[in-house]
Parts: sequence; structure tokens; C-alpha cells
Amino acid sequence: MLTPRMLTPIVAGLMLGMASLGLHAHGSKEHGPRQAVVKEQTGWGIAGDAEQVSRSLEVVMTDDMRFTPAAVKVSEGETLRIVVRNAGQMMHELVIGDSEALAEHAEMMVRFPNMEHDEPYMAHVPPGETAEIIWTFNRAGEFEFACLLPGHYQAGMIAKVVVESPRLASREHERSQSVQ
Ligand SMILES: [Cu+2]
Repeated sequence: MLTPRMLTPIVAGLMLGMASLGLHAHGSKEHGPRQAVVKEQTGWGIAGDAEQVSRSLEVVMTDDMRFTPAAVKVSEGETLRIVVRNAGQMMHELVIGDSEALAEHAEMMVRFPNMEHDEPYMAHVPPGETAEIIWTFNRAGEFEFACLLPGHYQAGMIAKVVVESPRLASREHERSQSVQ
């Protein structure tokens, strides 16, 4: 027969087991490797791998709310290692997107300034620090790098990113040749 005295260690053991399970689940979620991020196709590309990188691009962020360079050209399919350097005294971030998605996101950031967000196409960089984004631009079109911190986007902290389709570029070349 089970007496309350015998039951206590069983219950305590069960609770301890549950607690450690909970801790484990929490720990693996919070500290899991970044590579474990599910690669999701967006309208402006997809997360890339270090092995695919075709070139590095340094982008500098400054407190005058500017990205340098302010315009970037990429070939469709290229994987870039974007080295994002914050040369300012305040926090900045680089978020890749199309103008519509970024404008929407910027508005959310104004309404909820403490909103936490982290996606493979963004880097939050404290003053004096550098972060990296490895991104495959597998969609041709016009995109942007933007800092969505409240006030920054509104002050024009946006760089232009043009992803050119090689097929389209050669077709245009042919057309200009035939005109001559
Ligand atoms: Cu900023």
C-alpha cells in the first residue's frame, strides 16, 4: 500500500523531472545555433550559406541616418556576405526587404518600439560593432536595406538594392545592339 510518506519522494522526483524537461526545452530554444533557422523564401531572397558566398559587401551605418554605400547592385542568384558595421554612437539595424514590407514593419516599430524581432535578413548592431548577414538574392527586382528603429527609417535611413536578372540584362543588350 502507498502511504503519503512513500508518495512524497515519487512526487518530488516527478516534479524535478518535469522541471528539468522544461528547462531543457527552454534552453535549446533560446540558445540553439543560428543555422537551425528555417530557410524561408521571401520576396527579396532567402537565407544563404557561407559556402555559397560569391562576395563580401561592407555596409557602414552612421548617426546621420545613412547607409554607405547608399545604392547596391546585385546579380540575381548571388549570395552576399553583408558585413554590417555601426560606426555611430547609437544602435542601428539593417533589414533587407521590399519597400512595402519595410514601410509596414517600420510603422509597427513606431507603435511598438520594444517589439523584438529577429530574422535571417536583419542585423541589429550596437555602436562600434559589426554583424553579418549571409543572403541569397534569388529574386530580381528593386529592394532596400532599411534601419527600422523608430525615427531612423522616417529620417531616410534606407539604401537602394537592385537585383538584376542576367537573362533580362542580356536581352536588353541584344535589343540595343539590333537598334544600332
Ligand atoms: Cu538606425
